Amino acid sequence: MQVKAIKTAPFKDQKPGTSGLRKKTSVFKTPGYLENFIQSIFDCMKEKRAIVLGGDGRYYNNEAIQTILKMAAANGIGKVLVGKGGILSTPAASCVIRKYGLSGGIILSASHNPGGPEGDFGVKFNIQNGGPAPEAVTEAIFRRSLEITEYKIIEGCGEIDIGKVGKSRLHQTEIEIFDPVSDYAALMEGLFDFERINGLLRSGFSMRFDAMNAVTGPYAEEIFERRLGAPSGTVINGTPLPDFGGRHPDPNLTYAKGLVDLMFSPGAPDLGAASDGDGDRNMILGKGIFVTPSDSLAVLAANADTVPGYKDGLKGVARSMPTSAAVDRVAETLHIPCYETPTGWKYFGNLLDADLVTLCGEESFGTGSIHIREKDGLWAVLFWLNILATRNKGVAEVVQGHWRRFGRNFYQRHDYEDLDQDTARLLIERLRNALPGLKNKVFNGYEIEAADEFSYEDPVEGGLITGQGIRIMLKGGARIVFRLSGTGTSGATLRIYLERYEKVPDLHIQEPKDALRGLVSAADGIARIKETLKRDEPTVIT
Ligand code: VG1
Ligand code: CO
Repeated sequence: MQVKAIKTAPFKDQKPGTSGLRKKTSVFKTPGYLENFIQSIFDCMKEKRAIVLGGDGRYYNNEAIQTILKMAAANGIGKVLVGKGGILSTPAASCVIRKYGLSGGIILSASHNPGGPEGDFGVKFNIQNGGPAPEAVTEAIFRRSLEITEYKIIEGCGEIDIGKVGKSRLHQTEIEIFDPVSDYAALMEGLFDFERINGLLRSGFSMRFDAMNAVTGPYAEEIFERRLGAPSGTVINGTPLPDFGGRHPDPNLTYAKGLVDLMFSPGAPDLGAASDGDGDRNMILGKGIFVTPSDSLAVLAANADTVPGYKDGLKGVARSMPTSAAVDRVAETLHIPCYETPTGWKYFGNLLDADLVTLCGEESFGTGSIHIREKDGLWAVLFWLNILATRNKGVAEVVQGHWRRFGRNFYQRHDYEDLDQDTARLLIERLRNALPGLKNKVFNGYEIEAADEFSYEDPVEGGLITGQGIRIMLKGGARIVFRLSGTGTSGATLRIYLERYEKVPDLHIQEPKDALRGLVSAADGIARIKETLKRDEPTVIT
């Protein structure tokens, strides 16, 4: 067994996006590609005491873990904790980094992107606080990847067994294979009223959790079925599969259609939920109702007093810019600050570290809190269960009551996927150029009150982050946002976020598509979407 320095040449495209580096699996399998990126991470780590390593179980997970372990040992990392079987959800990784004071973590996942040889693979690097590496760190890693000339790896050591809990050594590095579920489950038990939720689940309340054959299966089975006593079969698609059973592990109305159909059928359970590839997203449904992630965040904030972990109140809340303003109204009522950040969880880290906010969330099915530094799918489901158990109400009743109290923010996101990159960029560029002249213009009856390109100054670190989406604010409180996705691996994805506030309770019962129809036409008028993209409909509406 010896440390070898292997000569390599930079790949020019290792710039991390909204959340880590995501590429086609075939790209990651190119000799040197994974190695270069991992070496760039190690080169940028100031402290190399101990890291956690694992992934969402997708195709290439275990091969990548073998490579990374050999590289970690060659790079003098003191200790590597590896989730048994290579399994580790993103929130569990964050939990473990914080609990054991590690130097960071590497999570192998392309989150909600499909997996398999034809699918996507990804690498995320988290820092000491348990959160995604902030912009300054990902930039440094990218710069390093452009000048790399060699990577270090142990050769001649054979396969490392990651299938059994236990400790071993590789060169000077301690390797500990640990149960990826127990620390996370213990954290959840400390936050929520498990006794009360157990009572609810034994009182005839029924739920269905779709793990989408991704990472949360083992976590959900342990927490819902074993610790909370839900009947077996509550968790469906609970086995992590390398190709997610051929599905898109994205919990939304399109890709979790089976669950959605069940929740809108006559025999629907009381609660339906799902999470994504790496377990940080959540979708919440009640009998005949889909809760938008923006509304979900607002409901959690308004009912946080029912949950033991948050009973002392919230310091503040934060949402990403395209997320609806539903939570802003709750913050106003609670007299707490509400921060608006760019898209991506990395921007919440400083606010949480500085204790400025307790809850945060994104419209893209992400909700989380100060308990870790990632969004957390199962945490959100437990939060809902805790609310339902305490309030003794159904999902629809809670949501409709919320609208009556705060008004309703009708909300939709329209995604146009797999676009030609130049065409998508051109559309945004044209909007940017049109910004100065948009004020007071009227599109389909909507008058533009203000329009800009969102930028953000981190209140803790300072530093301006620019180019974070085109915002069109309309008279009467409606809003349209245009931005390009930073997580795709082929072509471009245009996201259009539509929102309209409605105070009048009698009008809350409309379908979002009806309530937003006029706004959709206005968006098309402003950006000439159909004409430019030559598409009649979005690929996905959530
Ligand atoms: C998307 C979402 C964003 C989320 C990111 C990572 O990014 O819009 O809100 O933080 O995915 O989530 P983009 O740039 O494609 O819009 V995950 O669960 O994929 O780590
Ligand atoms: Co995810």
